[in-house]
Amino acid sequence: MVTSALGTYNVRLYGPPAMLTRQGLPYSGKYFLKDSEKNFTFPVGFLFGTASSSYQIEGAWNEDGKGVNIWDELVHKHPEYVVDRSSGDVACDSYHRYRQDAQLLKNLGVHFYRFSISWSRILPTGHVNVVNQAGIQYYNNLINELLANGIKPLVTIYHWDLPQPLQDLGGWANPVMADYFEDYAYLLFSNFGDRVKAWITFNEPDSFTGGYGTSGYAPTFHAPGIGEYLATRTVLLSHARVYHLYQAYFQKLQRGKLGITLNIHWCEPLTNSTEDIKACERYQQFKLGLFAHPIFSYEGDYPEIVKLRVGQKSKEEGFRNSRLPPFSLKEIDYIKGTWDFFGLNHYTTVYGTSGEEGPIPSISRDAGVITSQDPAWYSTGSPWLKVVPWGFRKQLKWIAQEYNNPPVLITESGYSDLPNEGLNDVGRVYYYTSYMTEMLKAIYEDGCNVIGFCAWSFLDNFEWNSGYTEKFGLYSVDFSDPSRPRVPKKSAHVYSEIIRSRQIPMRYRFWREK
Ligand code: GBE
Repeated sequence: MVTSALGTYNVRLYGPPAMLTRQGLPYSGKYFLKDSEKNFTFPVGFLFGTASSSYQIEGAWNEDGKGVNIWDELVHKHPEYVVDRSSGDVACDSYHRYRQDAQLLKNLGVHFYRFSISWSRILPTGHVNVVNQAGIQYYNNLINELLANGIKPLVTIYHWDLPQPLQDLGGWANPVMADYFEDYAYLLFSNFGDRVKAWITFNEPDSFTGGYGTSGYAPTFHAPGIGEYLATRTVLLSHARVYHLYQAYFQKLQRGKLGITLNIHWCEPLTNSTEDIKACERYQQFKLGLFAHPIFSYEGDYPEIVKLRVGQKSKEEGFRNSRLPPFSLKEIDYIKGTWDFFGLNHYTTVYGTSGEEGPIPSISRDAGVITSQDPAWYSTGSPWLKVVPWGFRKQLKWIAQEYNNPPVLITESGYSDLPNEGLNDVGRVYYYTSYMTEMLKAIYEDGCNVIGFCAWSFLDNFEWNSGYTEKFGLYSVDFSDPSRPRVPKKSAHVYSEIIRSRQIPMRYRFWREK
């Protein structure tokens, strides 16, 4: 039995007694393990999982009373937004195949499964006036099936699929959304909180608030430099509302943990000039700090550099006020400290240099950093994703230093198959073993408080604008077969071996880095 920031888990104990791994005092390994083993063994209580999200795997987009969400709307009205003109209408069909999914997760040996709840499946209008019992039933079944197989649910409340009727009111750009998000969360805690002990309010606000600026994500609302900041503000207040709601009404009885998942690439200065070093610091503050500073820092509020730059640029551009609307002192206080753990999605690294590109106005110009990647870095099936293990360690260290070493749960990290990699996905095996090796260095050598690792993704699935052309799964799925057969890739076997042995296997310790 092991208790960590995610709750209490039954995991096999290897290595030193739990008292040596008290939070904030990571086990150095030196007293119990041979030197050669030290950096390749996971600390006691370290948790493993794998992740998915509702729109990307469930399918059943219009079954049993589900309402329409912004991704249904986007793919149906604008098929050209998705490279293969596909949709999540059927996806992995997990709505009908959750029993098999739970069995596969059990085979994998994961301690927890991270999935998200489809708001429209539970509340077809987006509001609590209509509760779809079939939706509640589906998630009850899934949760019960997981628990029966010894797997803890880690639930993301919002992974990008906003009910369309709420988008019609302006979506996250409209502050009223905080009320509706609180109503929705209240329903989830009341229905599932007796069994779900770990919650994530939002997945990657930096990504989905991009849908209010220049990114191709739903709702593809084009207000660069303005829309993202309006959405950001509402998302932060909504997160805080739900944290306080849980503390006030549910914590005493349900005793769960609640956090948020933020995403960030490591940004390595292109040269060692002061300008490039500062540019990379701005990259961190505009992409991670924008969300993390208000919640995790001692002072709260947006980072100083962000407030300063957006304020200055807005003025130069002829706006009367900053495009980043300020928080009141009361709001700063209300948002500050609303976390039990820090969820981190980390995939890759970029080089950063000082400079401005993109539309006027835009977040990109506000940040003033131009990014690139090294052609020598190992490629994947996604243009943005290069395999750079050392960047992961640097990113973890940055977070530990910036936010006073909070418990960090890696809620996503992963690799997309190269063309024709098939079931023998050695690229993914290299990705996971090398990233985890760097993570262990962050834990043992830098003292970072990393509590668990979650592989993205459980299954090949609908990869947003890339449709089914980018495959992140440990299991492959045949999307041309109506029964959507799932087959483990080599990486699934290796991941399973890692979980069971709690070590990086000997044969994967000596990869040569580029
Ligand atoms: C996460 O996002 C998501 O949480 C998950 O749903 C997704 O499936 C997974 O990662 C894999 O992508 O023109 O190629 O440069 C890049 C990861 C867009 C962060 C992709 C936006 C990575 C942020 C567009 N990026 N994403 S381009």
